[in-house]
Amino acid sequence: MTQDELKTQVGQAALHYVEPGSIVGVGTGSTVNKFIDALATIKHTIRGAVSSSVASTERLKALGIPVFDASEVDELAVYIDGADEIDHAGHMIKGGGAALTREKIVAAQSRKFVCIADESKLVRVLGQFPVPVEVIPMAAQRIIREFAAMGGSAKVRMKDGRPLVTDNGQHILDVTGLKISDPLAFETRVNQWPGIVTVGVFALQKAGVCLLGTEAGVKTLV
Ligand code: ABF
Repeated sequence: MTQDELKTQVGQAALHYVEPGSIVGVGTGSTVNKFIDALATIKHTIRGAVSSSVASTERLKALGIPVFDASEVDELAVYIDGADEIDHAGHMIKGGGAALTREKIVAAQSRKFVCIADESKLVRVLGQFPVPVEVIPMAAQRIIREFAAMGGSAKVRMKDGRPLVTDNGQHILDVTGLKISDPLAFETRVNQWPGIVTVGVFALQKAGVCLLGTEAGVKTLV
């Protein structure tokens, strides 16, 4: 099976967690795009979606699924999103698509986080994938030095020769060289540095369920 087929498989399997009549939290990325396509086939059974990015909002609307602003909705039953890495306890690295802040907001608003991923994303210890961190630009150099003191190497993410600007008008650092054996402690510590908007380690908002696409079919973890 190709990686694309594994993503299609988990995208479809996630429909099982969508409650009829509800507003669904929808994340970002190529795996979530498969979920959005699957969601369109049952769109008459849901009220709509809250989305974590401009890109997902556009895809949902193009398929005729109403999109609500996060501030219009109190609580979501479920948030379905991908990950760049996930460990066996449901801690994740997210933000490869630069949408981590909105992803964390919608995840915090949801009772259950269902992570959908192909098996290449499952790791024993987080940190192989560079940790994305959204920062206020004026704090970037100081935060780079903080990560260096932890043994990490942080670089400003670039696009077309300039720092990438997020949906929130901020910059992204990608941090390599970290081995995150205690994701909750790491997230809590980095969250406190001035100028951090969001750190792409999701331990406080970890996955309650992980649907993992494998050659042997969809495995349910956590
Ligand atoms: C989002 O999309 C991100 O948090 C993560 O960076 C990425 C995963 O993308 P894909 O499904 O394309 O691998 O969920």
